[in-house]
Order: sequence, then C-alpha cells, then structure tokens
Amino acid sequence: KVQESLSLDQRHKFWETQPVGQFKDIGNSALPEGPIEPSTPLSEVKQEPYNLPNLYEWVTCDIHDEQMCDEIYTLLANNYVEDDENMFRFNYSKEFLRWALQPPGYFTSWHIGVRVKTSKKMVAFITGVPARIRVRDEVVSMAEINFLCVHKKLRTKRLAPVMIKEVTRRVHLENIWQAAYTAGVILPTPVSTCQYWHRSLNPKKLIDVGFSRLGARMTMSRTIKLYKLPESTVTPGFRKMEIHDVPAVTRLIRNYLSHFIVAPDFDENDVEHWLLPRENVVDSYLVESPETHEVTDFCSFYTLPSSILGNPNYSNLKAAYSFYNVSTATPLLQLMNDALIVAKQKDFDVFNALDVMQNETFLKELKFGPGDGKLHYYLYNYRVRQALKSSELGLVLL
Ligand code: NHW
Repeated sequence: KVQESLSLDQRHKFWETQPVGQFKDIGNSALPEGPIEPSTPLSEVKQEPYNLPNLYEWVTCDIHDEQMCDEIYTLLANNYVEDDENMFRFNYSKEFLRWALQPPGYFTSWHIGVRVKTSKKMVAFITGVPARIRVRDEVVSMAEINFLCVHKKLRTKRLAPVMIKEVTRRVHLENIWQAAYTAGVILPTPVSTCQYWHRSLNPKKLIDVGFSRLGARMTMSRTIKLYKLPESTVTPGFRKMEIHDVPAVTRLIRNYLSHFIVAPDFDENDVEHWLLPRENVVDSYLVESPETHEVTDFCSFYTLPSSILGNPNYSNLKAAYSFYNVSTATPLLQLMNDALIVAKQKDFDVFNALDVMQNETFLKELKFGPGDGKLHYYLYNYRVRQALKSSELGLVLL
C-alpha cells in the first residue's frame, strides 16, 4: 500500500506524454470510455524509425531464423524479468518464443531488436502481436506488447521509451491504434491489478531453492503430505485436446469469455494456435462427456521455467501457468485439481495462477498460496471508466 501511493506521486516523464489513463484523471467520471486519441491517416504516421543513440541500430527479428532466435533467447535468459529478491529469472524457451510471437496474422515488423552497430550484439528487444480484445461491447484490434527487455548494462538510459515509441509506430503502420500489456511495475494507469498464486507440486525443491518456506508448525514430511496429489486424474472423459476439438473448444471458450469485461475475441484459428497442445509450451485438456460426447469443460496451462540464480543444487524451476479454463459440467475445483494432477505427472515444480476470471473460487481450496508480486494490466490509447476487479478480466498474457 505504501509503495503504491508513493508511486502515484511520482512523475513519469515518458508516460505523461502518452495516450494512456493518467493518474490525475483517476476517478474523473466525466471522461468517456474508449480511445483516448483518434487514429490518424496512415500517411501521417512517421515513416522512418525513431533515432537510437549512435552506437546502436534497429533490427527486425525473423524468429524463424535459428541464429536470431538464439540471440533473442540469450538476451532474455540473461536480462529479462527477475523477482524482487533476484533469486529467479524467467527462462522462456525458444519454442515458447516462436509460439508467443507467431499467432495468426502476426507481423514480423513488430519483433524488434536493438544491436550494437560494431559487434552486432543484441542488447534490447520488444515485441507486439495482433489480437482482437473485447472491452465491454467493443471488439478492438490491438497489439499485445511483451518481452520488453534492455540489457542489464544499458539500464536507466531511457532506451525503453524509444523502444516503446518504435513499436507503437510500427503498430500504427498496420492501422492498429490500441494495445494491451501487463507489467509488475505500476505505470499510468492500471485497468486492473491481479495477484499471482502458487500451488506447490514439489514442495521440497521449492523450499530448498527459497521459492517457498516451511509453514509455521510444519515439518518437511507434513508439507510433502499436504501437497500430495492422486496419481491419475479423476474426471471421466478427461483427455488431451486434439485438433478435431478446435470447433467445440472455440464455442466453449467464446461463451465463457463473454462473461468478462476485458477478454480476447478468439476465433477457431486463434484457439488452434493458442490452445492446441504443443510439447513443453502449452498443455490443454478437456472433458468429453462419456455419454453425449459433448465437450463440456476445458483447462490449459503454459510452460514457463525460471532460472534459479546462485543455487548450488538446482538451476531451473519448472513452472506451469494457468491459461484459460472453462467449466460447465465438471465443478471448476475438480477440473483444476485434475490440471494439477497432470502438471505433477509432467514433473512441474509449481502451478501458478492469477486471480483473474473465476480463479478465486478454487485457489484457496486447492492449496494455492498468495505470491508477493502483483501483476498490473494496461491498455494503451483506451480509457476504461474505473479500474476493474481482477475477476472481471478474461485475459491472460504470456
Ligand atoms: S513487463 C516486463 C518488462 N521487462 C522487464 O522487466 C525486464 C527487465 N527490465 C528491463 O529490461 C512485460 C528494463 O528495466 C526495462 C526498462 C526495459 C523494463 N513497461 O530505459 P529506461 C512487457 O514487456 C518505463 C512500460 O531508462 P530501463 C510489457 C519507466 O516507467 N514502461 O528504463 C511492456 C520510465 O518511464 P517514465 C516501463 O529500466 C509494455 C522509462 O521506462 C516498464 O533501462 C511496454 C524508463 O526507461 C515496463 N515494464 O528499461 C509498453 N519498465 O515515464 C507498451 C519501465 O516512468 C505500450 N518503464 O519516466 C504500448 C505500445 C504499443 C502501442 C500500439 C498502439
């Protein structure tokens, strides 16, 4: 709380110049919901890239190129998001990055790197991918912005604002004027603030690496027993999603997401891309009724390991992140317990979930514990009248 009110007083030299909700406007109900500034004719969009400091150059990243993918992977593996105590750092895999960056209709021009001119070393990165996001009744074409990263040695030199302006320019060139993004830091102005919850699957390792601590009055063996899960799933008809399920899953998800204020507008192509299982990237399961063969329930999670920094015994934390889940016939609690069981079978150490959608209804009961980090959701050039509850969000970004 203290930190939040402090940061509301801070000046944001860059963000104050951008069409985003400003802190001074919080609570001003006279401002209309929707675009903050109108789109302009494409001919008025700046045609040349923004200037970088002289030593650096822009590079458009072809993620199909194995060497390019390696360079991006390495930049992120060494310089991307860490927890507050610098014990863990996200370690997105190359397969994951290819998946995240190539949804239907993606633009290579939105995958932007910065190199040192002389050595060609990759030192910064930012990406966008196209998405249709519904805000209340309006489906808006947006860019989802992610993987903003500046090499540790080049921090606090105001490179990030140039990266953001350049991706904005390239998004505008595709006649798209809004964006969605999430961050752990507070910027002007969150549309919603969520919390991560963590469900231990391998409590001994999580405690050994400092991810979690032994609870009060708990021993290691009692803790292991507490988090023990059945060997196999319990719901009849629970199985992996397959390609022929795409139409049924699309119907199920579209109907479910219609209940939230901000949610993606998925069509069958999106569902095939985002939800069809990909080894070590995304897992999806559904319940096919043994009687009617109807698909009644769906759950999914993505694979995002973290590097464990400076631990002598372990170097990688295998984490599953809850993605989209829909229950109509199987109680959500039971469905998610089955998701935990398959994640355990696949040797994940922890299952993470945000308190978005209806997740609050199962988190405590399934022994998730609250994390210390918050995740803030943002929209660029789109005002919402007042901040949303996390349960009103139907959107999960990677
Ligand atoms: S959030 C993950 C962001 N990445 C990391 O945390 C990795 C580790 N950190 C870094 O690499 C998911 C650097 O610290 C970064 C900042 C690069 C974060 N979002 O260059 P300066 C995403 O990728 C503002 C937005 O000196 P730096 C989402 C900061 O408030 N702004 O800082 C990305 C300040 O502005 P202010 C952020 O530490 C969404 C300015 O940057 C930010 O060397 C991007 C300082 O720049 C963040 N996470 O580099 C926005 N972190 O006004 C997309 C700091 O306060 C917007 N800043 O003075 C939409 C664009 C498309 C629109 C289309 C129409």
